[in-house]
Amino acid sequence: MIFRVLHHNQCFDGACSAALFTKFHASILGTAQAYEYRGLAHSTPGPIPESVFGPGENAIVDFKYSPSPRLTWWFDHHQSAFLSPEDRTHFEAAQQAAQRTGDSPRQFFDPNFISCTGFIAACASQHFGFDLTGLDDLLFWADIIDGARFPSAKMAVEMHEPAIQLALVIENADTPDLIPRIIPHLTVSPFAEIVALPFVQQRIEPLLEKHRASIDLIRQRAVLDQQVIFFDLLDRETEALSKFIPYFLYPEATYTVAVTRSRTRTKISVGTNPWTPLPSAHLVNIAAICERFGGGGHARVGAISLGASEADLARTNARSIAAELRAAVGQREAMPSHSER
Ligand SMILES: [Mn+2]
Repeated sequence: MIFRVLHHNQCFDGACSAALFTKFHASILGTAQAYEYRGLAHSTPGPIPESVFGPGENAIVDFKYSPSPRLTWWFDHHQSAFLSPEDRTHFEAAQQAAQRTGDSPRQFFDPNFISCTGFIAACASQHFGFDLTGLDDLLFWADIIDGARFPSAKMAVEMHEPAIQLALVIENADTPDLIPRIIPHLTVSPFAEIVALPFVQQRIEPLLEKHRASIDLIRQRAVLDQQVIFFDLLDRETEALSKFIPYFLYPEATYTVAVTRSRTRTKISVGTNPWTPLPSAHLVNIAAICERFGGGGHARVGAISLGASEADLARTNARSIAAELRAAVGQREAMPSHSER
């Protein structure tokens, strides 16, 4: 039987999850002759089509639930794992059925885990006695990268660490065979050896070169005023920029407002410095601001998407948001606890 592992595509945690699941399944179950890998992308909305499942057994890791009878194993930690209440009910019914018969569950969900790799490790050792020896580095970096828990902006932006370079290659994979080629190495070799493999190594330098060009561009454009970084790149199309670059350039900043465009849309990105020493009670709720301008997000980061032809509106709104954040910074600094310093 060829076992198909479906994983979150172009995602470091998705690839590490697929690798860890394979090691677990091969050592504890041992029922597959071989494993094959397919990436799943969020850009395809709605239920996972039946056509992606293989004729043998199937697992989904680090990606949304599917009620398909072809799915046996499932692990996810995304808040948005269930497309509908019916999907959640379907999942819970299977859990209860396993409990009644005393079988070990094969489908697992917990949004409290930082990485899906860490979640698979916990479930595999707890329910199946799987031995995690030798997996420390894989688990450590899956949490750092998927949880964006880098100890510093410098580490996140300079990308000297092999695991960060490998994540860059995986996030920018442009052929369907690349990630399946990397996965089997992840539980076997240290990251430094994986990035030295010629088929990986040849992709790193061009990506780092683009990344360095983004740093230079943001360095030229970004302006820091009252702890708010603002930059406007509407004069060109930009690909995904590392959201940590502004804080690498201006570690003392609290917020960033950026306005960028791709071929199909204009985007305002609003963020909070992940390394700010300020307590969260002193920080502005970014989601609330973005919602007022037709966007959304989380307490610390958010975005507003506009049409490709709405550059002027995007620029005006981005400037209003930056002004609002500066006013909030000014107000906070005027509070007695700050002026007494
Ligand atoms: Mn993940």
